[in-house]
Amino acid sequence: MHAKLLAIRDQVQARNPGEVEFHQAVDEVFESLGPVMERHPEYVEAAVLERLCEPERQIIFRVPWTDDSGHVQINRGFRVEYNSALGPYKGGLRFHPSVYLGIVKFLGFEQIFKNALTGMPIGGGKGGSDFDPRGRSDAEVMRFCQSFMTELYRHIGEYTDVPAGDIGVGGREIGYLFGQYKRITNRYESGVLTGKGLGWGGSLVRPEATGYGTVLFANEMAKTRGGSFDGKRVIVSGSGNVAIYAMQKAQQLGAVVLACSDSDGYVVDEAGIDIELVRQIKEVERGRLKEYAERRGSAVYVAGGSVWDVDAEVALPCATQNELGEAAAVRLVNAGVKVVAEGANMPCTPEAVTVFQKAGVLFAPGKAANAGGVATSALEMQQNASRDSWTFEHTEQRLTEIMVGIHDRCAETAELYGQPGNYVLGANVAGFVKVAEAMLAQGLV
Ligand code: NDP
Ligand code: 2IT
Repeated sequence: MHAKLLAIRDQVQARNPGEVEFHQAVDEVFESLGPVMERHPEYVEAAVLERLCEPERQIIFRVPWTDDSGHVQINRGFRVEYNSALGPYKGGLRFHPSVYLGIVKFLGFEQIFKNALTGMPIGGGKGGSDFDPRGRSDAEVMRFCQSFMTELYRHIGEYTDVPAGDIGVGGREIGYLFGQYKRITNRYESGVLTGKGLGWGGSLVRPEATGYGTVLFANEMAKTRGGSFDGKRVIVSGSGNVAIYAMQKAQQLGAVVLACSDSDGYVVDEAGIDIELVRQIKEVERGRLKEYAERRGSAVYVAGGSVWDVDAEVALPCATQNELGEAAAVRLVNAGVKVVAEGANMPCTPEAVTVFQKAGVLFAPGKAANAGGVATSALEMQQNASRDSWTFEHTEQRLTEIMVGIHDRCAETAELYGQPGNYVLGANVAGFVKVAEAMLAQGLV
């Protein structure tokens, strides 16, 4: 790492002790920025990186609520408003027991560059809670969301900060959050949250956007070597929002999707994953993937195993951070994997990424490959601002153009910096330069 960057990195680690995922995300970006610091001494002069690493605002709050048996429960809520150089803070909310400040900061930091890459006017932010929705009734989830919003509402707004979904936060949660925001503020402010229901300000294609976008990005990478998804064996981790629609788009492009997973295990279905069945079990019934194999004869369930043990040409990690390590990467390379695109945020460890890059695998980092979700959130904001709603075809066309644009920007930047095909470098540098230029223009704030 460049000496100047190393010094800033050390300072970040010292000031944010124990936040290992945040340190990892900062390291990953800094590894790419050496040549940028050489070319742009004005960024060093203006302390752009030191400022970028320090969130503009970090909010931590108590979320008290009552469970169905009348017991008081206390969770912790977070919103990190990271960087507003390009637009209002924008990024999802994650409800998962593993959430703490370091996770929210890693996600918010990534979001700055991802949002910049989309070319849309959105800054970076992230939030969430250590609340575990698993096994909770609708009424409990509603009471939790209402309590969460009773504090959050004062910090957000369509020109200030626009949350959306992430792990554990989907259409149901956004509905309860929006309802409480509207009640407290007495404003029907559609643009304050994205991922809303279709009948009340949501956008077509937003549910599909992250998964679709990931596959569209991977397809663009494959095309640079004359490849495609047609007839390819694909494996996907997770079986949530991103995974489901990544599988659907891969199938639309002619691929055979063999396997997907949840945090308990994975299923292999040689007949190709029946996506409607996964959606029914996971999204509608809120059940476990184990039930998929119980209902489908062609499928086998492997409890506790790793989905990366299945052979495939394309691997799409769509579950969570650090879910694909060095050993799994080596195994995938030996099994002939050609394309890896991160649908999740930071799912591959740095060691795994190195294995893929050394083996010449086409590798797309999440901040580029999964940007279709937030980009379509920005399209939802556009529709809300103009009180309009677009067709599925038009919105998907916009998403496709955005993903092709991100791909090309990353590829061109990698080439400009003498590392053709290095999408990690391309994404980090292109995203960073866009934010850095805006920060320089806006002075020391
Ligand atoms: P969901 O909550 O819909 O699904 C998450 C999936 O990942 C579930 O199958 C879940 O399994 C699995 N999972 C979650 N945590 C773990 C864990 N610790 N270990 C193993 N498996 C786990 O979330 P999304 O699909 O929305 O998000 C998935 C990833 O994509 C996240 O990294 C998120 O940040 C990222 N992302 C999401 C976007 C969006 O628009 N939703 C946009 C861009 C990125 P189980 O059911 O067992 O918990
Ligand atoms: O990680 C992400 O980009 C998201 N969870 C989506 C954020 C958004 O504002 O749509």
